[in-house]
Amino acid sequence: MELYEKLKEVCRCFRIEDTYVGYETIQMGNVNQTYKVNFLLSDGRPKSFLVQNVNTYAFRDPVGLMENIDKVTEHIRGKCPGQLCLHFHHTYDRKTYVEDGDNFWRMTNFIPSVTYNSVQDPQIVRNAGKAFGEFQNQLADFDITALHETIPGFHNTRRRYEMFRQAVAEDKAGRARQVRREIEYLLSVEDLACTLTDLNLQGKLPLRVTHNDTKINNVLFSPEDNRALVVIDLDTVMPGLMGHDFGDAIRFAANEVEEDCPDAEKAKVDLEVFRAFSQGFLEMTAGTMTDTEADTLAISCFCLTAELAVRFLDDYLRGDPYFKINSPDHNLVRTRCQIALCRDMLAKRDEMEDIIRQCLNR
Ligand code: GN1
Ligand code: MG
Repeated sequence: MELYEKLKEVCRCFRIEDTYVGYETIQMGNVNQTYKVNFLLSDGRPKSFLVQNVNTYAFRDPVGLMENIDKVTEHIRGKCPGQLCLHFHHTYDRKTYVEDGDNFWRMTNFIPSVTYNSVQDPQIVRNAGKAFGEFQNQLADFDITALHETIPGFHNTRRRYEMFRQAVAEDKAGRARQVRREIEYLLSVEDLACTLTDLNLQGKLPLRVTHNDTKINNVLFSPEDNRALVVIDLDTVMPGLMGHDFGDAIRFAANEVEEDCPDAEKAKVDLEVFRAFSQGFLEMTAGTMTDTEADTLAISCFCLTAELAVRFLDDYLRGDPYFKINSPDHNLVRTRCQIALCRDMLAKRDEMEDIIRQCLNR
């Protein structure tokens, strides 16, 4: 069936009976497919929804994933009555998804908003930091054991390295020779990259409910005043570490270029963006942060960036089964950009540590 008809049918399953107008493909995320689906209400006003086709190669248990998301969104909704929230629609038989063959569909309200892939305005960055900090706070009393692990070992950097070594050894796509230098660099920083994972295994960092995919484009901002409205993309909400959310956010937002910039050497940490995000995030979380968490925030940025480099290169070596790509070397471009950012983070480590201390008044 054509996508045009398919999306209409999916919306009907989610009990949308208005007049179907059509759909737009939304360039969002590297894993799922997203569409804005447009309708006209009986009084002629337009109304839109977001429909996503969940990538079941990445998410092997999509039903468990939707259970998580349903619980988490309802928990947050309970905390902010009357506020704008993300809401998942239900089918006639009260499911939050529609399965057909290989496709796994879900639907949310469409929130008019702006998003940013890169932003220097310190006020906006601070708002993003606050939004992710507040997200952790809202889930601080959420029962961790109620969550399925949607991707087992998602931020277990040691495990990511094991898989990576296996990908290098298998060399399925015959690409290993061409990326020797990248492989060597990543292997040479393994222990440092695994700082968070190792401390976690030693029981030195508290497990929290974390977002785990804190790219700044996962925050919706108000078009009027750039207030953060909601945090989206809850697929990877799982037990995790505070540094996972902080580090991944910096990896993406504080990079002077986008994560797949072909001029890898332009990838650098913008310390003013780093400062602004830290201010917002720490304003919300400093009160509950342990000393070890505070001491590892700066290095967490390096850990998450190296982890992503490992994941992108792993995918490249396997022939790109995981991430969506726009060109045959897209994953390699992403890898090189993350490696350049890793190097810059190590060069700026002392400055980053200082900024964190200043934000914490320590
Ligand atoms: C994926 O699909 P998206 O853009 O939300 C990935 C993240 C990576 C990110 C890199 C489930 O996120 O872990 O950091 O790409 N999500 C999953 O851009 O693997
Ligand atoms: Mg995501």
